Amino acid sequence: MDVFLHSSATTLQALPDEGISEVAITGRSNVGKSSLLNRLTGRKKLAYTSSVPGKTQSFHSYQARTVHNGTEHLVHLVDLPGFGYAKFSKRKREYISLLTVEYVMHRHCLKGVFLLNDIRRDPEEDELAIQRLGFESEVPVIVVLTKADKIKRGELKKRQKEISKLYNLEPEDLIITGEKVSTEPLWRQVYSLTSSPHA
Ligand SMILES: Nc1nc2c(ncn2[C@@H]2O[C@H](COP(=O)(O)OP(=O)(O)OP(=O)(O)O)[C@@H](O)[C@H]2O)c(=O)[nH]1
Ligand SMILES: [Mg+2]
Repeated sequence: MDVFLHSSATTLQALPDEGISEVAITGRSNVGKSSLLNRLTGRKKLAYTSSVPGKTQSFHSYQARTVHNGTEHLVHLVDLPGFGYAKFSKRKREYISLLTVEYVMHRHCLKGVFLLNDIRRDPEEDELAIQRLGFESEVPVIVVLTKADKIKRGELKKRQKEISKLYNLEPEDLIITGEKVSTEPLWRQVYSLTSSPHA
């Protein structure tokens, strides 16, 4: 896979032209968005990660070129700033939320959103609001459970079921990820989202 940081934007106007389909990665601060991006692209240090929340503060678009079913496939994977970080000022938090909402509502080349949810935590109002926003904006929102390596293997299915109920989804709608977990199901989603007739 060929991948590089295409652009960074702190306003919606600064986002790249809408020519290439996008899949965005959103979720609470520290949930593992940048780490997932690295795992998806097989590059350890492409997106900056940090044990301190609030690391990613702009929209980073990574252009990935892959070969899928024998044809070249281009997609922008967009790492979004995390929401809900208490140490950010109220103003900053509101700005990040507003940007995310506007982006999901108005970005035509946005084909889907991965909404990351720590497998150890139940979704809160922020997560459910993004799910609703996607529904209202007709942008598919796929819930991705992160840090699966942090709980016992035997608990995975139980958490998947519990969390799916809170999103009003079926357990198998939720994708599980974590260290040493294959990203194949995520890539399958990326291809299905960006190869649809509407893409
Ligand atoms: N055990 C485990 N730790 C993870 C996983 N994904 C991320 N982490 C850790 O969680 C912390 C936050 O990861 P990031 O990828 O920076 O999180 P982020 O969602 O991009 O955070 P912001 O940019 O602050 O919104 C880092 O210490 C990561 O190493 C995972 O799957 N398993
Ligand atoms: Mg980040």
